[in-house]
Amino acid sequence: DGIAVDTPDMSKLLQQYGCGPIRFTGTSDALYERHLMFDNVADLSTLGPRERFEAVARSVRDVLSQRWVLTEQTYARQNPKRVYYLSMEFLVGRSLTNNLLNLLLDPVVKRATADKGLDWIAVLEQEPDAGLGNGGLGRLAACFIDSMATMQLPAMGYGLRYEYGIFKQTIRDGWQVEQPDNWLRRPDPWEVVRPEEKVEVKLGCSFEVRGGTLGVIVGRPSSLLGIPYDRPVVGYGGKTVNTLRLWAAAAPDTFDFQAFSAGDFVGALAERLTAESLTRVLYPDDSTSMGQGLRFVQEYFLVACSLADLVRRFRLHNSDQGIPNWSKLPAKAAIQLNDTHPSLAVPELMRLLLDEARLGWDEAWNLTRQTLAYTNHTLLPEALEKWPLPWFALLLPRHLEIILEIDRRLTEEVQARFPGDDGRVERVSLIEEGAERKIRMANLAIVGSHSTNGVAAIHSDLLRTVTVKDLAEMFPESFSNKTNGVTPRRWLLLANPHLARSITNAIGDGWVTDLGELERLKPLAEDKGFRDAVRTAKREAKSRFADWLQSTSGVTVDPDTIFDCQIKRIHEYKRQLLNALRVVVLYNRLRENPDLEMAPRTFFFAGKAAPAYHLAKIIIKFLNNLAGAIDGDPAVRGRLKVVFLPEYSVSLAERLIPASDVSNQISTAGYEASGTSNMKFMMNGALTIGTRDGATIEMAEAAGEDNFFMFGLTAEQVAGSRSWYSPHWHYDNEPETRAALDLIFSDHFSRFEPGIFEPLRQTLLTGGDHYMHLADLKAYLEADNRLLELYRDPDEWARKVIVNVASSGKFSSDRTIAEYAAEIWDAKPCPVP
Ligand code: B1N
Repeated sequence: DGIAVDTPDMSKLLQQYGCGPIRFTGTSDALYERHLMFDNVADLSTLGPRERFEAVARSVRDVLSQRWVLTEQTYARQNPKRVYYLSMEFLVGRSLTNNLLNLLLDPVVKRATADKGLDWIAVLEQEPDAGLGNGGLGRLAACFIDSMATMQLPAMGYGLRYEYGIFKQTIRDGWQVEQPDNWLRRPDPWEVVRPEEKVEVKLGCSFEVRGGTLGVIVGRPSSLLGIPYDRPVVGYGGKTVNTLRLWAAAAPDTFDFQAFSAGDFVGALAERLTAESLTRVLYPDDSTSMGQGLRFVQEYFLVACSLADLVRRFRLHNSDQGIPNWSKLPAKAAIQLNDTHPSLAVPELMRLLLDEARLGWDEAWNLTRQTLAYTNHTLLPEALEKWPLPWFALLLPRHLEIILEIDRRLTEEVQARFPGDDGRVERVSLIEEGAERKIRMANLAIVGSHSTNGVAAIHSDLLRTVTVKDLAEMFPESFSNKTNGVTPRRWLLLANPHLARSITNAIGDGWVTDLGELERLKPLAEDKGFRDAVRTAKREAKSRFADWLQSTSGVTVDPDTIFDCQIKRIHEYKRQLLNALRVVVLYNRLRENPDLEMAPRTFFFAGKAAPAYHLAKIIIKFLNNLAGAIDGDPAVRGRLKVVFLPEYSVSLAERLIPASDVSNQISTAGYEASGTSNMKFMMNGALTIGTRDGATIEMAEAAGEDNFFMFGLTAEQVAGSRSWYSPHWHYDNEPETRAALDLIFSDHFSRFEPGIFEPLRQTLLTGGDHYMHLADLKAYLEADNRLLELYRDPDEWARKVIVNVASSGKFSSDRTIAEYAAEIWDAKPCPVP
């Protein structure tokens, strides 16, 4: 149902996908049956949904394979400037339906599976999410590669092939419990391993992993292999198929047997496990840096493998009689660093150009800076990476030498331009002095690249004028803003088929690759038929979600209540506690005044806490206890319900966002760099209640503030009131605030676990409320009242929903990528014939 785009004719598609030596006739290829039989070598009647999923996915991969090969052949022949997106995270989610959709084969396969009597939903459910990321940063990388392929840019993603992605979250007695995500237990049908393209990575010493920490063996240089695993990235329309190349670590075959294992054959083989453990697991921290040695080596491994690979490709296509023309590097490669995690690319590229290409310092430095560009994703001090200098000395001594020389020249330049300003020298330095000297990776990335960008207007401004002010004054032309976006293919066309269908019926399907087209929906806010269609689509998505929730977890929610959502990583700055306080206030109002008129609401929370972030885990426990207490209270039954959905993931977001009426974006102003789920909600017809932070500010500008529910302190007000702000004032002077906190502190939500929420008193009251929850609670409740007021008028609500959807065009990652391509990369499309 709800296919929202017209399918080009089948013979054209057969030609498009049969563009290599193997023709597709469309009649007797029997891809699926062959995979089912020959990949399993088993009695077909014994095969279950997992085998069927693999056979379908392998068939889809067969179909796209020749386009994939032709894409690379085209790039090799045309030798365009290539874009390399380096990221420690790619939060891809599932690929089957997304690939089918982008290949325009969705309707074909649905019909075929129906003919074969396949339970399509059961097959789809077999695919695990590729959870190779924590949250927004990793999902952004996934949206970007989708957009780059759709826009036919010659681009490649480079990342790590973690055996274990973001942990699985279960809830036991209200507490988060982490389980390993063994997503590769079954063979992954998408990846293609390319052992012949392995690269070698050298380290200044040997290392071993003991109990999760890194032990180093000084004076014994070692090496590792990086094995590439390629995944197809299908552009919309199926013309361009780019590559996401993920590196797995392995021990070299020559692995130190002579030097180390005198007689201990078995012990030496066991040592290989250490090498392979490097890419075992994703670090589950979002917006923090735990400073673990293993993470440091992971980051270097990504950088070393990816640069070796792209430099090899550069040499292949840009050499004259075997001599590479290094001066062409910036004209043939743009390397984007997704946060500082891959910022060792600065000294690594310098090392390659100095030691292997044998260039002089100045030339190497200019080429490095012109090739690299850096994106900053957070201003939180705890997220800014600083690696101990002694680690460099042990593992990467040559890189340390290079960093010290960059720093020496930088200091010279600062002294020449700002004589006598020692404070400035100290602040811009790549080295932080102290008991343990550290390398400031953000400074390294800024100095070593020609471009530094933030991810929303307010964030880029704060980055430039506050966080790295001195560096921005030194390199003003480097700094810019690139407001984030999300791919409308996955987040609207795929996730919300009913709304997508209504939109296409109204304005055609051009919006799928040109989201600005949605603007044409604006006049339809006054069209009753369209308002009804949008309302019906929302109701449809809500009951779909309610049915799914019921059948998978037994939890009942009423699709005729308002679905009010906050789904994101659990973090104090995102203020899930502010949302919880709002719920407690509403709960108190209803308990005090049972006749109060208030539209029935279901509050959804979902999100993971970093395993070592204790307060975030207490917040999860509180949300679960809040849900339980409200469920058990007959006074509010049917009027308020709180649901904490475990295991927030890309797949869960795809289900819940289309079903949402209200999107909560309530971070302390100045703390959320951009946010990206805010954009997904907007596109899917939810109204936003939020603070003036991140990209939410630009969303409200696009839709008009009267179509938004904005509240609370601005970033300037937050900064300006820090010195005198006291949460006690709000507790003493706002009766509802006080009653809500007293109810929590009275153990109303922890009757059988007295005192467990004492840490909430500490963070919200006695500890000074760093994130200013109490300062914004009253304004939040007022905005919430306005929202409920609007909800009483379904027509007005639908009008605002339509204006929001119509104004969301700017927040397509296609627009973001067009800006990166034009203003940072100077990259042009390279269409595949
Ligand atoms: O990056 C997203 C933004 O939309 C979010 O506002 C921002 O919070 C997020 C260390 C991070 N910033 N920093 C991280 C992730 C993992 C890690 O180990 C930091 N994530 C963000 C996309 O721009």
